[in-house]
Amino acid sequence: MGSVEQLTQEERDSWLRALPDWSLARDGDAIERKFEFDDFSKAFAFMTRVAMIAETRDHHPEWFNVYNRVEITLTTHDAGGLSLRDVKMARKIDALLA
Ligand code: HBI
Repeated sequence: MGSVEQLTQEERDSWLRALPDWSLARDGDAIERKFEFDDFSKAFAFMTRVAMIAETRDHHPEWFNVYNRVEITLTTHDAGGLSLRDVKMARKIDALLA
């Protein structure tokens, strides 16, 4: 993939306003969101759909799952911080819940 630019502070703040369910993490180098589902099966089905998006976009989450809880952190390793790829991925993940 081509070089990936980190978001500026201004871009980061602006995009975060568009992603109200996500929070800044790792001193601004990542965004995170926590999810809770009815049961493990629904949580894992969600993770499977996120995994397909990650593969399609070649952009992979850092995540944690225990039973019905999923925690997702997005950061761009290639940029050493937050990039537009993370924002777009977060919007795609949010769309799964709509
Ligand atoms: N996923 N979150 C994240 N960050 C990356 O920089 C990244 C990735 N998935 C694949 C990927 N980069 C490829 O472009 C290679 O750099 C591994």
